[in-house]
Amino acid sequence: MSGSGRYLRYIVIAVFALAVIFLVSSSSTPSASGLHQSASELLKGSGSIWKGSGSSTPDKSGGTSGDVKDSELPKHTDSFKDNTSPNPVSGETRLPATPAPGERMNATFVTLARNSDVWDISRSIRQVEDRFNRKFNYDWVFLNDAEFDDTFKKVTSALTSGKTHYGKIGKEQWGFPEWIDQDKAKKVREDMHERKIIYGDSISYRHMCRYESGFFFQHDLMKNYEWYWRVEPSIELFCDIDYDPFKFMADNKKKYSFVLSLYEYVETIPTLWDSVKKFMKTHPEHIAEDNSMQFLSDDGGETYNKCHFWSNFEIGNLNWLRGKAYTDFFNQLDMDGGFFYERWGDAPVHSIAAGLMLKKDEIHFFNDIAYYHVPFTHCPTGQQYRIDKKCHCDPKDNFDWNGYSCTKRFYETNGMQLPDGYAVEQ
Ligand SMILES: Nc1nc2c(ncn2[C@@H]2O[C@H](COP(=O)(O)OP(=O)(O)O)[C@@H](O)[C@H]2O)c(=O)[nH]1
Ligand SMILES: [Mg+2]
Repeated sequence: MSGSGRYLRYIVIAVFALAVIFLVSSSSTPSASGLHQSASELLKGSGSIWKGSGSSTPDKSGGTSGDVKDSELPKHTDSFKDNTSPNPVSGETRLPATPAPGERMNATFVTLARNSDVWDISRSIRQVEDRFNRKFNYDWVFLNDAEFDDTFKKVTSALTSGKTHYGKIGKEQWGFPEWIDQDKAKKVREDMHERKIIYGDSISYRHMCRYESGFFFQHDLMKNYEWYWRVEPSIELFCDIDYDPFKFMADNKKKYSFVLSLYEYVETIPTLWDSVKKFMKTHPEHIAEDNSMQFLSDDGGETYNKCHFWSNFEIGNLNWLRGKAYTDFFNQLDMDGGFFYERWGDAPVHSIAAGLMLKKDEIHFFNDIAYYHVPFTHCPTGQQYRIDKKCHCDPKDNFDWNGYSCTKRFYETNGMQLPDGYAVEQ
């Protein structure tokens, strides 16, 4: 027999022996401690099962980070330098990722929160992951005016399927600017307290509204992303989201989106529209020709009708917010001082900016994203849709066709047909 024939025989015998050993070992019953060990090994991320073997986005790095989900995403994390805390558990206890095929956008969830919000934001994250992100594995950026504590980081990073980043907000973006008259601002708060205006006496709420209006998209952790999806504590998602809304926005040239709209409390924004009119005069070049003035005003721009998109949910384009038009707009409002001399909310600020500086068709209403933030629900109109998407909201709670909602006005502004089912569900 030739040398190569002998080698072939050795290889066949070796393969046979290995197969026998494998069959014997896999049929034997593991001891309790053996079971325990393999479970803990899985949790440690050392087992390939946890890292998504068989998934369509295997970990190309070969590392043991457990971050299966970012392997096909743009590598934007490299440039994070400031305020980034490493993932405290290295992805070890995260939800198993079951990624949907297809490309990903350069996008992230973003949440502003306090450490005390940990359990309320956890409920939100769990729903966002269950209904959408466990299939898409987008990152999550958490921002806070204080340092996030270990509990916040551990709990939230365990619940998310994408990478998590935790950032602290600088003092200059969460404090009184030097041109604000502190005494005047204090008197306003006392007066609003007397008049029982919601959050009227709160300093931190004002910093929050100013931060969400003008700064969150400038944070170092946000700079490398193009798209954001804002999530607040204690929200709910009621239907499956089987497609990628970020990609939808990009593919359809949308810049801003909403699910609920309503009228703002006039007491919080008495002079906001004066500021806006001043801006329109000084910066006519920023006003879009085919804008949504009809959504914002009933008299061609003379007065504001208080309609706004509710900004606790937003999917939007960060480059638009970082661009010259929005920057000029925010700076003008900020100089006028209404975040402190009144109580301007980020919702009317974003909405007016989108309504005036974007083209009508750049704003999208996500009828199919079923959502709750106390006290309002958006439950999609159309029974068949709710069945198909496994929705668990009561259509009777839907706010869209209520007299205090501005959503019908959005349809009219855009010449859109009301959704199927409107006639019976309004
Ligand atoms: N870090 C931090 N986050 C805040 C503060 N106040 C509010 N937030 C966050 O800002 C968002 C809006 O606040 P929220 O209390 O939900 O206001 P509401 O929805 O208008 O009633 C939420 O994501 C909060 O977690 C604060 O003082 N510090
Ligand atoms: Mg809220």
